[in-house]
Amino acid sequence: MRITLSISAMALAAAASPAAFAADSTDPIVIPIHNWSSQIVMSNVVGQIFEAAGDHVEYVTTDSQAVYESVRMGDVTLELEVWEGAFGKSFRAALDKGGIEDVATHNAITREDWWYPLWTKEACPGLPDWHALNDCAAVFATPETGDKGRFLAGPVDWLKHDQERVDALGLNYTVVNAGSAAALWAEIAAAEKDKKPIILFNWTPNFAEAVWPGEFVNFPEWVDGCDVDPAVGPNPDATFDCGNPANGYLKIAAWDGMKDKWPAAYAILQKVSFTNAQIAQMAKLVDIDEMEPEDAAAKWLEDNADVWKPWMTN
Ligand code: TMO
Repeated sequence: MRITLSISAMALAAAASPAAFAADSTDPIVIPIHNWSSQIVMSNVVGQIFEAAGDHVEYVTTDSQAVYESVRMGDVTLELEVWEGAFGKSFRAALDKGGIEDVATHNAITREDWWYPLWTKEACPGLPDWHALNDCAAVFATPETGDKGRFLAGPVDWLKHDQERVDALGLNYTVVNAGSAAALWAEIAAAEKDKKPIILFNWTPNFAEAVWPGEFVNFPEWVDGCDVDPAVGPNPDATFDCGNPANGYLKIAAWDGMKDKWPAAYAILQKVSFTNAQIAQMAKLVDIDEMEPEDAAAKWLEDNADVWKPWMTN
């Protein structure tokens, strides 16, 4: 059966055709929301698609590392943005324990790492090679960090491993965690005024790349196991002596009970896939256009019907 007409037609068809949309539970599908914009908008986008298919949806604000345990237990139903760099370790650990499923991989390449806006290179021309970092430590020093450089990290729940990286590679830097994603953007904007050098955590896809051209620091290349096996990476005695993956995945995970409890929604979820440009656009609607996530999602769906309507087809 093919349903492409409109949201109301789809809802009607769902009600009228129990064979096609057999047995989705009327319990809400629980979608976790984290603290960066693309994930929040994407969660609303997919939630609104489920609603168009006749399902009930509930959103819960959740820690972005602990969520893998919550999915495994079925307390939340799925996770739409499993970033390899930040969450690969938690995701792999949950997969090993069981109860969580690797449902799909977005058609996107992700990177999350130490980053600087291009004007920074004037003060530290050896970048993006990580070896330049110690020579430039004074350039990035702040009153808070003394003669060490400051690395402005994201909120603590994203990446707990910057300090391990600093220790493993002997970097003369102090890791300072920002309280929110918005704090990162505010620091870049403030530095931009007098082209002050700044080094901080950033990622792609993100709206920021369209606003501030910049580069990631090239750390020793990521090798599988760098996060768990000291022997992997240049420092034989330390884990996290590698950069995050430069060609990271972005996956979708689900509780392994989802396919039985909400089979129609699960069938849709298996088809969900967004590109870098689509994900950056979702973030932009909130971070630049200042829309509420729910409205941003509705606008994104309206502007991109050709992308998601085919996912509704049985
Ligand atoms: C998980 N994140 C996109 C914030 O790096």
